[in-house]
Amino acid sequence: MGRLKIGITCYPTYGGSGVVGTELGKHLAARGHQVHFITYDVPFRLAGYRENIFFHEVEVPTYPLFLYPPYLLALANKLAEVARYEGLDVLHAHYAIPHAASAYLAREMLGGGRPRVLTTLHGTDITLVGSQPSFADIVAFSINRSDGVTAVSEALRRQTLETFAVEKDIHVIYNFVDPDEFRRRPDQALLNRFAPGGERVLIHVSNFRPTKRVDRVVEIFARVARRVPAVLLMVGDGPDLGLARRLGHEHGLAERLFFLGKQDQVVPLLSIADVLLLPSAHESFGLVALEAMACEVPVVASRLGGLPELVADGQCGYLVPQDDLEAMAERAVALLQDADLRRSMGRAGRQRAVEHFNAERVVAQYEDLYRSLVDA
Ligand code: GMT
Repeated sequence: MGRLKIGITCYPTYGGSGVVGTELGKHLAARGHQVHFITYDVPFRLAGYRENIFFHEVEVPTYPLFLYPPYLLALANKLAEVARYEGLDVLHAHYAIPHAASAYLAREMLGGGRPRVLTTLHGTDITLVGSQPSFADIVAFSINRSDGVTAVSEALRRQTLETFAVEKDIHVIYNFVDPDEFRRRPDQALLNRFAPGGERVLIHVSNFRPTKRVDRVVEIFARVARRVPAVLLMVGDGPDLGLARRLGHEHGLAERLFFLGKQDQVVPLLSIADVLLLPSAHESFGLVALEAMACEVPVVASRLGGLPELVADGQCGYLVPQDDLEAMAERAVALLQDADLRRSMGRAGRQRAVEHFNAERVVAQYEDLYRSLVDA
């Protein structure tokens, strides 16, 4: 079969699921498929004109009756419209809530079981959010009515089966990275800007939601900073940003903490980093850890969720029980004090990223799955 027409719906703002959906679309388009993004805003990593990529904006009318604008319906309507007029083969919903339900509705509106609906589960759509009683039944329903389902790690696949009565096979397709884009490109001027005295550089990148435990990031850094001259780059924004700032002040670390806000380009920052801290309370995969590994940054992270499938413990970083802040600090210090260890773990991380989580390899898995759904 030749080129496919694929509709992708995802969250267009910051967040791993939106990044995966967008990067997947870009790679598919580069392979000659026609890709239609259908969402409420242009995905943030989709800048500029690209051959084979189209964007369809979902508008949700306001009305005084609508305390909650019905996005699910407006999205379903738009998905059906685009699928009908563009002749889509597949609707790929990234993050079950509400995208999988909207895609299901769109397919039913059109009749005939086309386009095929593929749902990719990303994590909190199953764990923190999807398992809540307000959503659980519709999440299970949407999964069971999808034509295909993927999860971003074996851990998430297992958790989905434990949480919901799922009748579908769930394929594990990991997050991926483009190793040409994500590679270490050290910039001495940038390093001097943050670490003028030759301090070691730690980095944390997230959406600063409670599950990212930015309080732990600062607590770990406080322990590290007592032993090693170091600075911490905090990249991203979200509800717990203020908490992190306050803790930094309380520890007398304001001068050594840099809050950089949301950044489209993280490669320059990862390229001057010595260690990535990711002490999350949930992490179905941990895309940022993969991006760090591709940039030769050793990872110190919680041993939970999908992280053990990504970070080979003791080879490309360290996995530590999530509440053991002292152990995380010790691991970070060990790396910061030993340039050879850092270099060898960094290289091992890059090698692992290239071998197992390379965009070429993973996008081909999605492509094969699309083809099997279309042919069924
Ligand atoms: O981390 C977040 O809260 C954002 C969330 C999302 O859906 O945007 O990320 C989830 O999906 C990413 C891409 O598949 C995964 O790499 C993250 O591990 C996952 N986050 C959690 O499970 C908390």
